[in-house]
Amino acid sequence: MLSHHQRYRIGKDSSLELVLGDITEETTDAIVNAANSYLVGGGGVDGAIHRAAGPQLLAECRKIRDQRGILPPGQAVGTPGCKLKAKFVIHTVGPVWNGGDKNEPQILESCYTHCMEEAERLRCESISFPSVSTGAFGYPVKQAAQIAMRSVAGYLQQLRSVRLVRFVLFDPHTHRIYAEAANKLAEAFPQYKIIRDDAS
Ligand code: AR6
Repeated sequence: MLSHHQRYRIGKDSSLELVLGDITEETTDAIVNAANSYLVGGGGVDGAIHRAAGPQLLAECRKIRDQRGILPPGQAVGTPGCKLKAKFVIHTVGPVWNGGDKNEPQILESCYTHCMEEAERLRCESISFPSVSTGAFGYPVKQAAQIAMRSVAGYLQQLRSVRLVRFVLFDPHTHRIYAEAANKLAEAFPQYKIIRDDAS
């Protein structure tokens, strides 16, 4: 049986982890919210994060919307974590799956890189992601997992502050698909210097 925690070393001093769990309980400096463009909360992980963070999070989101308008797909913006253990919530809007030829892969990749850029700007050392777009937005998990792993592994080594990226996957199926994508990436792209670092 697949262990519920995979750890990989990337390059000299970065780590990638995959765990099965609830992102609202994460202790990383930042957690990522799979939000909508209006930043008004919603179902899925968005609803769970707003419930756990308390009403102040919605007030923070409203401030941002009033200042800069709606958040387009592929962009990311940080707010305080309010009642969460994480110091920040980084909100990103994934692509809605529409067959795959409407720039969905590029938009999804841009979600991951912009979130990491925002975490870097906020001087975070660690950030947790959910599986962006694979719930209500309908992105096929296998394709989304490949993009997530490649974007993170490719970008992590260019950052100074962010050293740990953790994926917190909510169900065993999604977790297994992400673990397979990470193992494949490690084999196929030696230039990313991804080394499996756990005993399982
Ligand atoms: N921790 C980690 N992952 C979770 C959690 C949790 N507590 N809860 C759900 N997931 P979704 P999307 C997983 O639908 O597809 C919202 O209404 C879930 O099982 O949350 O990007 C927003 O407001 C799935 O694997 O996000 C938007 O309108 C993954 O998170 C829209 O849904 C993403 O599913 C965004 O849709």
